[in-house]
Amino acid sequence: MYYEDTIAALSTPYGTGGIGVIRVSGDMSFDVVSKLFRSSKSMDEIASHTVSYGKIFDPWTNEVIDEVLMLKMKKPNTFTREDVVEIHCHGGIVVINRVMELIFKMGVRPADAGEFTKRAFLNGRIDLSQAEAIIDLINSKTVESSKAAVSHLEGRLSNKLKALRGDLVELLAHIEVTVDYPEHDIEEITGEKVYASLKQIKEELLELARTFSRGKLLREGINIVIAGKPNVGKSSLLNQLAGSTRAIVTDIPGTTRDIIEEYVNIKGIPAKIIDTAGIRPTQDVVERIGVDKAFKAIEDADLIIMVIAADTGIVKEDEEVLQGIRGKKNLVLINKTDLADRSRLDEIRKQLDVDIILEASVINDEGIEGLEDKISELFFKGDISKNEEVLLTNARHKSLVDKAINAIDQALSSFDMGMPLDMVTIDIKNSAEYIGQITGESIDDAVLHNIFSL
Ligand SMILES: Nc1nc2c(ncn2[C@@H]2O[C@H](COP(=O)(O)OP(=O)(O)OP(=O)(O)O)[C@@H](O)[C@H]2O)c(=O)[nH]1
Ligand SMILES: [Mg+2]
Repeated sequence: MYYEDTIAALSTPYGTGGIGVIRVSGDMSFDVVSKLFRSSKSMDEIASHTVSYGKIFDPWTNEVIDEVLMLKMKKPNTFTREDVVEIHCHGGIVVINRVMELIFKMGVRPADAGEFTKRAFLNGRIDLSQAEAIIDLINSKTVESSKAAVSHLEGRLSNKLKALRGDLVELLAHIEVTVDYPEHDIEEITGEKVYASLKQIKEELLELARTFSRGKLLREGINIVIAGKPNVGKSSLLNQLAGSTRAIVTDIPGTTRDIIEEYVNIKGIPAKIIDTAGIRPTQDVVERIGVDKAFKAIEDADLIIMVIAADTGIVKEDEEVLQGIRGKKNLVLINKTDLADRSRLDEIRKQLDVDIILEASVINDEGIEGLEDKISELFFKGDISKNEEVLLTNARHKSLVDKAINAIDQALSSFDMGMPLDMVTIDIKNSAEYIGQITGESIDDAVLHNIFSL
């Protein structure tokens, strides 16, 4: 039996859908989950291959995190032939992330891409052709989801990294020649060349590292908050973007009382759209709480879409919202253009002191496309799936890129201190090694890796 540590991963696509399935596999699975999962029966009492309802809580704080369904499966009749637990979470990405963090905190390791399938293969559960078929299936599913854009970009990322690593390896070769044939002239020329090349590679790595914050947005989704005074069409906009009647829409001001969240895909970018209660002064206790929540949501937003209505124009309540979104990434959407003529719209535009003003008639599905274009343009240049830019989206990758940069810095300072050329090779090797860990080139059984990395 092939033995490994316990691993866990989210096995449903990231950023889409309300339910996420976290899969844990390995000897520690039952033990770890039993410490986080509370239900009418204890983990020991729960029969294998049955589903149990319960709650996930943080054992450090005792706080309940989510209501879940837990599926316990004892080996060997499981996908990996190890003890497996599946946790079906209901609370969206933030909650799923918290549950995963707890699992990792207890010593479970994040699974590499394709690792569950790899274990199934190594434990003789499936043969290689089946393993490859599963990976193909997973790949084809991913293509349809918003993750397509991400994996597309990741393909380019590995090309970029392979090229940079190739440059480092080439430098090492140059140095080796110089060291093996220590002829003074050559050393000096090579030394300068190595120094210049290292600086160049470092620049490119730094540029890559800088893309991480945007890459993270792409992976985790943008938080977009729709805010504005009551009855301007905020909930209508959420429904239109989501393509469903997620939120209640009526002509009564103050319809939405609570935060409503929906995950949507905007031009390939996963986004969490948050509809909020209409902002106005109110004596109603429930509505007041809703308004407070709206302001809180504005604080946490990556982007605020402030909706105003063309028929009423800008009134006192709008001023308050405009005040609240100041200094944050925002755009103003003038809705209900069907109720106003051009000169009225231009008049409203003149009164607004914001960078981006768009127009829409949400009820007629006009202006939505333009809004989506603007959003994707704000976060990325153009359509993300056509974007040529290489983005770093993964925290592990980011930390390895940082390490590679540090190693190059070491090499450069050795140069500055006048160290001989062969003294810097270790740092260059380290840098190449870190980059190789991202692409998998540093992993010995390259064949297996090729098959199992998705
Ligand atoms: N004429 C017109 N009416 C619209 C448009 N968009 C929304 N409405 C109407 O405006 C009214 C209010 O829409 P909602 O989406 O509920 O507005 P809201 O901003 O969410 O309102 P609160 O939840 O009360 O803050 C409804 O009757 C909608 O049908 C539009 O483009 N044109
Ligand atoms: Mg509403």
